[in-house]
Amino acid sequence: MKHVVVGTAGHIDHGKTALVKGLTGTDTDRLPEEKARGITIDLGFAFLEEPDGLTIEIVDVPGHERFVKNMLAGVGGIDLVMLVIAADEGVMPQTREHLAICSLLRIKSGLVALTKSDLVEPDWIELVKDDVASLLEPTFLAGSPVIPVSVKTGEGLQELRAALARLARAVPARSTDQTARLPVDRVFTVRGFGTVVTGTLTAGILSVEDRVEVHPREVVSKVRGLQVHGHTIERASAGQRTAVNLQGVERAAIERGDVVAPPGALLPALLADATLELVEDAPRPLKTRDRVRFHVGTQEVMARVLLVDRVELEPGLVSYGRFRLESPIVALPGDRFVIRSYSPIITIGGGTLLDIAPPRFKRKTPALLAHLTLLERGSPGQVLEEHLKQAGPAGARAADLRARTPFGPERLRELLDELVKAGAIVAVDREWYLHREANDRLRAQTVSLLEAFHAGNPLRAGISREELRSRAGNAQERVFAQLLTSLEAEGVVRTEKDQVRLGSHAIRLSPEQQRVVSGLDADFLRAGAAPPSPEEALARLGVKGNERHELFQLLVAERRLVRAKESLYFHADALSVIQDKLVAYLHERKEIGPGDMKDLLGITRKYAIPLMEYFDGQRVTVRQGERRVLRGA
Ligand SMILES: Nc1nc2c(ncn2[C@@H]2O[C@H](COP(=O)(O)OP(=O)(O)OP(=O)(O)O)[C@@H](O)[C@H]2O)c(=O)[nH]1
Ligand SMILES: [Mg+2]
Repeated sequence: MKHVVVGTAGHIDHGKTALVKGLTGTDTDRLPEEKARGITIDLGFAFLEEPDGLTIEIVDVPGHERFVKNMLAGVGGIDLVMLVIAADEGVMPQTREHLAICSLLRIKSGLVALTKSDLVEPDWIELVKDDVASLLEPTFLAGSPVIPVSVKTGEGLQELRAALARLARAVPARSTDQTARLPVDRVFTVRGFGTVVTGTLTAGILSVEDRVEVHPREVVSKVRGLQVHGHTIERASAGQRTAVNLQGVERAAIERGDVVAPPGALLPALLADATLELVEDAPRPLKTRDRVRFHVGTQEVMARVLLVDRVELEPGLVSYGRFRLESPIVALPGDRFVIRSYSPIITIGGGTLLDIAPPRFKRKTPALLAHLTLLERGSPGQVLEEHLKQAGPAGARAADLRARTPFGPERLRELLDELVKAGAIVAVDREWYLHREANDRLRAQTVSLLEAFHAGNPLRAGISREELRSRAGNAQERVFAQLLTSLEAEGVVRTEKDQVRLGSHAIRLSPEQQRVVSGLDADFLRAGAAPPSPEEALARLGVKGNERHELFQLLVAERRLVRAKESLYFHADALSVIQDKLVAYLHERKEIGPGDMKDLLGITRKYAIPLMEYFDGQRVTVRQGERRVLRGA
């Protein structure tokens, strides 16, 4: 089963809608105003089914110059164009404009229907054919079939249908392994069902019960039902004109231009980089800061153009542009867009989106030009690598890369795996990637920060992990964690609790320093439950200083000395002896007061109270008034 979408195009009143009706039997002019005025205002839809399973979906567009905006929403998702030219009138302004739009959107092929053939003589037809041939000559339709038809006499209808089917069979199938995307072209409510949106499913597959998001509105919903040509189906695939019944979403919450896709699959963009071409008959050059109407998918937003490598873009030329969008667009790189001038409203150009989350760059620099050229011409792997290079030390989430590239989730995984294998990028984990250069830079910076720290603090075992991370340019948390893990696996660093040091770092004491450290250690051990103050202990060893002295702190860092409160420290071994005595006492007597504590350890209140509080803090005891009992007893 193949679905190919054909769009009509052409000047007002040239017979597009009549021809669609002649081919399919469907009158696509539904609105009362359309009936009254005899013109098409908004998009209409019909289809043809060929016996071999081919379905030709037809989008009928308005020809009136005031409704080109609607025409653009209709042709955004088409595969083929059926350019309609009335034989009696020939080529007219919207014939040219619609053809230019189809060229800008890179529609690949199509044909021309020379309508109202019953109104002219055969040799007139030949003259018009010559005209049309020279119109098509420089375009993608050069050499395409030009078929005279009349809905009055039926002439040419069979031939036209056969030619459409032939072209449709040659259209390559759309990829279903990419992210499902449905740019909304209509929204309405159906009694008993609620909100329904329609559009051409540009890529991927949509199934009943799928969770979806209406981008960029951040409305999350579920597919309650799907229809194609009025038939209820379970699964819609790329290329199908699809009606989606959304669960629990207000009609007013959605507009034409929104995109239905999996939750989080797309990113709204207010800035976009793109290739940019100005059509040859644009009335004047395009300048930086010009305000334009930007059309992508079924969306239209206002935007300002920033030219990248020049002050003005002349008609007929191609360059790069950055667009500042006045409201967010939802699109993927690779999507084509069209721009129309603000006033008068005419089609002036278009291009291909290259990036919907562009990095900061100085404009008009060779580096920016090189970057954009790579995004335009590079292989998928090179494009991904470039995004990660620009992401710098923060790296990028796989989910964000997915919304910034057109590869689809599976192909993206493959490409990332290939780049990891080639050593171009580093996988922080399955969800986060970092460019190799950024990784190496962060690694070198971290190691040299550690070297500098050890040189400045030879008696400190290591630096706190948080401090190191903040000194390393406030490295991204996941990236930094992964870096430390790999540095540790290589034996370059050691981490203990929240301390990080170089594997090669060891505290080396001079004989004099060693004498003080051993002296302090012995003094506190000997003093047991009644230790000296840090000043006293240091003074006894002939050293002036307090607890902040680096040798004293060395014993604290090694947890040989433990602070009970303020500047009262106990030796760790002494504390464990005291704890044993206390626990034994409590097993026997169930509770202990400050007086008992003094007697038990032969100490004064000055030590007894802090010790009791210390064991409360260690969750050995629980306080009950002035007395303590064993925790859990
Ligand atoms: N004699 C004759 N008249 C035709 C033929 N096709 C269309 N017409 C007439 O041309 C007029 C315009 O036809 P439409 O089909 O509405 O034209 P359109 O291109 O859809 O117009 P817009 O959608 O407004 O751009 C109508 O009055 C049709 O009856 C034809 O083959 N022969
Ligand atoms: Mg019409």
